[in-house]
Amino acid sequence: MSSPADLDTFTIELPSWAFGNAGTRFKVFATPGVPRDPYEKISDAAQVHRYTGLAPRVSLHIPWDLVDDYDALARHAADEGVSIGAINSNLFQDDDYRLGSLANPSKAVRDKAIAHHAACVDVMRATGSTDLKLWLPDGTNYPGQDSIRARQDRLADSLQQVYALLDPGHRLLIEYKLFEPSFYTMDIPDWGTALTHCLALGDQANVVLDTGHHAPSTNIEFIVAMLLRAGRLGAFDFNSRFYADDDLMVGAADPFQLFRILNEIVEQDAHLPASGVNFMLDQCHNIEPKIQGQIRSVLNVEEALAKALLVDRAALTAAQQEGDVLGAHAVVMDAYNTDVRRSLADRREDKGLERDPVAAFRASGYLDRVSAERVGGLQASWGA
Ligand code: LRH
Ligand code: MN
Ligand code: MN
Repeated sequence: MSSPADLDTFTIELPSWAFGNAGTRFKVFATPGVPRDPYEKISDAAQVHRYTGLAPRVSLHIPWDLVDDYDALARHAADEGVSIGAINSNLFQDDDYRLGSLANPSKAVRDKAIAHHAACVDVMRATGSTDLKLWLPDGTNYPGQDSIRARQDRLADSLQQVYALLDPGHRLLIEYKLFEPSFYTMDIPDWGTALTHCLALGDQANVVLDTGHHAPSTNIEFIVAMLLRAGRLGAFDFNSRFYADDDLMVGAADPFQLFRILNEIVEQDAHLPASGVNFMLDQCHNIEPKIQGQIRSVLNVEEALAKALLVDRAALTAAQQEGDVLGAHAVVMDAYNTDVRRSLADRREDKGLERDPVAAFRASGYLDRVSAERVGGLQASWGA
């Protein structure tokens, strides 16, 4: 039975790339104090954990987060009170990948993409990470450009080779996306395709659900329920979107959708660590301050989970059994409409944290200090 105390074991993983300068393809705005290297990204992420108590891991993206010594990076993370989370491979920024990576018609290019995953697995071994996260940007732009079927066959073969690289405690997390950068077909466009590949690979392969990667009006909580039922929901990439893959702060566009997703999570006890679901953020902060943006996002997820934990499951089941449509709906809405902000602040205080993490971070002077120290900070991800 779920309870509000379950918040004590819930954690959220932060993306290293949220701390660098990001933008659209029109402009990347530079922000004072942004990190100059992966060490500083981890230090910034640790600030989010320090004020929320909820974000003890940082995902890395390779080669954005390339360093000489990953043992040293992991030690730095530990010194800052966090650890290294998922290792994301990058298959979308190399000239050789014009026609795709793991599904490329050329065996030499596919081999190169597979070798990149071997390097990522080495990073996992050095950092203690257990999740290899693979988002496949492959696809085609025009009907006839390549065979849809042949691309799937090549992909299945490549994925098998990537899977074979894993150690026993490792997982391969496969992320799907409806469109972009390819506009006619993506080779892993949806959860059905991702799940089909995972099932063929084995128990260590799971699906990643990025909330921004669906067609408008897709019922995401339904997908969550189905993947949990299949035992294959490996992780979330949380963010919000108004139009496409906007990578805005989670809970900003549609807090009710976030609640509905977490309601399905709680219904199947997937918020508990034993479920293995890794709740990650995948966001870019283009115009807002980055560390505060991450703090806000973590709090938004916490708030939605707190509300989902308030759903009276016994009353809900009873109403469902009786066919009491409006009664069942009211149980869910009562939880959603409860203002949990004060009780979450009380909870924070009980745990020795500041009641208002955003205000506390702002007052800490951290940003002024790093802005003075760090000159020429890194441009992250999309502006690169
Ligand atoms: C692709 C994506 C994927 C990448 C990240 C930077 O759109 O969601 O997760 O690794 O963005
Ligand atoms: Mn993503
Ligand atoms: Mn995305």
